[in-house]
Amino acid sequence: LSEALVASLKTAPHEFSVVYQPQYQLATGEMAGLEALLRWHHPEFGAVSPADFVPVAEQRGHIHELTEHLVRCILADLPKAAEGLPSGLRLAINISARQISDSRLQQLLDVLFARIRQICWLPEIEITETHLMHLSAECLARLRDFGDQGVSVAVDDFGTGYSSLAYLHTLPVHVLKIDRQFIKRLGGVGTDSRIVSAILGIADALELEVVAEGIENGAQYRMLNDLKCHRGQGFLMARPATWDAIKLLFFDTC
Ligand code: G
Ligand code: G
Ligand code: MN
Ligand code: NA
Repeated sequence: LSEALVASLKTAPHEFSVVYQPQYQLATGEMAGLEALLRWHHPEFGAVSPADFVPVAEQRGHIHELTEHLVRCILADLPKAAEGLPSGLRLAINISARQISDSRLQQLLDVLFARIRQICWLPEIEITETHLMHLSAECLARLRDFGDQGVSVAVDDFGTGYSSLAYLHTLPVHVLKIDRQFIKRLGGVGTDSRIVSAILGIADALELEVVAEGIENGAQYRMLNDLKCHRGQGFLMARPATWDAIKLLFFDTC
């Protein structure tokens, strides 16, 4: 996989593309934003999950190239996207913690965020909880700069890492994304909402917004809405898709 990834990045960048998964305001059902997700389609291996190739790119020192490609794809998509969708949407991208201190990343994101603001959307970055807990003081300062520039910082896969409340309180973050595994426990046989309730309690105390990921059925949606979770994302509402598909979806619901 490692060799194929390096080769494709060098000679076949068109194999990499971006899809977007809408997020919704649970209380109103309105679209609140979108998460950009990388896809890699290899001619031989077929679709390779970013869960598999992103760590390889990190290890092989190619994560910057991948993010560069992601940003290039998003920039190409933005004019089209803005045409059919409302203003005020958040556009979230996943950032690998290893990149945060890279000045080349800073330049890329400056360009991307400026363009996102031009269409009156709001930039958001997602960093996994596990990585967030190990950031250097320098990286944390970078995150704080993002916040000062109006970029919201989301803690991805929240609940799977080891943040202490005391530490979380000092971090320059604005959003908690509850990991899918906790959403899975809602609404079926042996439903258990205690962890989700606890996370919502923490978020409330720290004045953070909450996004539930991996909502797959109506029971989960209703429970999360009853628990006053703000935003949600999942196959129930929409799978990750291209802009054209997302626009159709938007016009279907309004
Ligand atoms: O989209 P999917 O569920 O297959 O994504 C699997 C994992 O890959 C998720 O944890 C997601 O955050 C991560 N991922 C997807 N796109 C990107 C990206 O552009 N950059 C980084 N660093 N991670 C990504
Ligand atoms: O870790 P991260 O939040 O970045 O992961 C996003 C990934 O989760 C995307 O690759 C997307 O394909 C996947 N995903 C989104 N919604 C659902 C869902 O409802 N169920 C499952 N199983 N996966 C989902
Ligand atoms: Mn994410
Ligand atoms: Na996640």
